[in-house]
Amino acid sequence: MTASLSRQAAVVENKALKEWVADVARLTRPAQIVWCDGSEEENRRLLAQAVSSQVLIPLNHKKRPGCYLHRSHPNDVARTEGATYICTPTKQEAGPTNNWADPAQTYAKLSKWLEGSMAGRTMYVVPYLMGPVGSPLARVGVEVTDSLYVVLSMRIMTRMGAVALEALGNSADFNRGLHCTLDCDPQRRLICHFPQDNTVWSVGSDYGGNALLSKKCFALRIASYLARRESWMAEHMLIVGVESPDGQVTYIAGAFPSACGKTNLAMLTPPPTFKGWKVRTVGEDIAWMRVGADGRLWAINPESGYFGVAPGTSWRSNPNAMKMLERDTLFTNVALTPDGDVWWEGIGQDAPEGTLDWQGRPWKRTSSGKAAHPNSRFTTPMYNNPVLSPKADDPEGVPISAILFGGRRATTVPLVLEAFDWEHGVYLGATMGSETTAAATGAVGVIRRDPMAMLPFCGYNMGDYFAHWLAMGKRMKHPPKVFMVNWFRKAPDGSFLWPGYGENMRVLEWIISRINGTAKASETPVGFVPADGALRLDDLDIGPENFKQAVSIDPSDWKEEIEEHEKLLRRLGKTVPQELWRQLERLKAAFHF
Ligand code: SAT
Ligand code: MN
Repeated sequence: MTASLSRQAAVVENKALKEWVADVARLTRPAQIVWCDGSEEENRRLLAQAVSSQVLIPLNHKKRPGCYLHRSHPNDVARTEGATYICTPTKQEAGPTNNWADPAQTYAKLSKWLEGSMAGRTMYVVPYLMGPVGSPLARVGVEVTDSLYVVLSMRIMTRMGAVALEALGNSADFNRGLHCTLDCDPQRRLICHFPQDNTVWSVGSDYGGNALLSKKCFALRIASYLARRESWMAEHMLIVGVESPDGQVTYIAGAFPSACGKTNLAMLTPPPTFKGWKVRTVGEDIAWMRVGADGRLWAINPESGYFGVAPGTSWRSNPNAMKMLERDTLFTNVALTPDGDVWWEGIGQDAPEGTLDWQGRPWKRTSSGKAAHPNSRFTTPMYNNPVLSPKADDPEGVPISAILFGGRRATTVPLVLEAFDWEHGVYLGATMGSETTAAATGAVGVIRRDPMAMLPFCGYNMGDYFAHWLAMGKRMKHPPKVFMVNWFRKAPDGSFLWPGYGENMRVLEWIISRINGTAKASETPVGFVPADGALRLDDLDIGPENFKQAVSIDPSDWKEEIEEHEKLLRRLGKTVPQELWRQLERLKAAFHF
């Protein structure tokens, strides 16, 4: 090996890790290997390098200390689901919702692309820990990358460096992530998962969900596979603690597709009429959950940073996020104001004269395109969050009392709906649909079925995944109650029926009262909805008519909806558990379809 090992490598004792890194270096032939230790000193050094190599643009450090702007390649702005593969020995294991490729052939193909790909460049070795130190759910990953942007992002998103090596000890049980930017050519972009090997190879993209291998690749696709094997759950879910005025804290997990408001819900500010209520964030994107000795479901957030959507974030929609973004944040593909600050659509004020768009071009209000890319992002440490839960670093995690499933639906799905039981809840999650967003490349606003918001993230056969959910329900003495929510329902004139954001607190309160057995509900064929007057609407500028519409169940809409459910279950094929077919039949019968 021609590469020089840095000082830290000499103290890395783990044989399996050293051998694997040497193998990768033999293939990619970097000029230099840097083992990241996660220290402050290292961060300062890497930030300075990123600025001098124009990977990062420093922002106005008086206004936003420690903040930087990154502009991605214009063709590399979102997850590329078409280039994402699950490489299991058989296609059946990956199932009909995933792209599949043969593992041996894929390793061979990518090895050709990777041969000498880091020549003249630095290869960074990034050990990271997913989950609080000492958690029974915590896992180690190591990402090898040639991208400084990825290293600096991983430092925010994970517990990175020495802490991870310590947790790993001499074990060979770590996720092996190999990332190489290549030339950022969409024709040579592939994100490949090898669940049986606990391995990810990602090439040709520096975008978060494609390149921060801790996130969707390990913590969801690979982890979902491991979780089934080991009887736990890896889900695309936020985790919040909601504290009532009497001090009782109820923990809720919520699965929503990308760019459907998970970060906002996780950091919600209750409206003034909810005096004494507090919402605290445990996580805002991913939950790892296990059954505790008490028969409840316990959840941790495996990450330590947030990779959130910037557009629409404002002092009105999410004041806690605005405070969180004041320091130590990497912004990607937002607009740059002449005084070195950031701007995006929906930030709450007009862009000043002289603003540059996300590609660095002069931008005017009259310009045809957006100033910030619709999927522009912030990467910020969770410790910046002013409403971070004191339990966010607790190795035990938090006990979950409710699971929410939510999509973006202009019609059909009511503001809130409570499942009859766990099995019915699994059906609601399995069949949920949502309009597509800018978080993935492709058309925006098209309804697609996105089971448990895991369509792009489930690392194995979707029918087997449903069976795993049903099996987990049986393992719990006290399973969480399951709810469906929809903040996005519209009136015939196209306006939203529900104000959303902080006002969603009203829905959370009803959910908590249902858990405590104190709120009234009406039964419908699809589940329980709030009884008249059961959901607080005081101080809210919404007419009773609008609210009625927001919670209404229209049989003709549901006829179509159920047809879509049936199409989905058919498409998923023979692994779909009989229980879900039974739920479908029950639903049809309840409507007399
Ligand atoms: O880019 S990510 O995949 O991390 C964000 C998302 O789409 O949920
Ligand atoms: Mn997500």
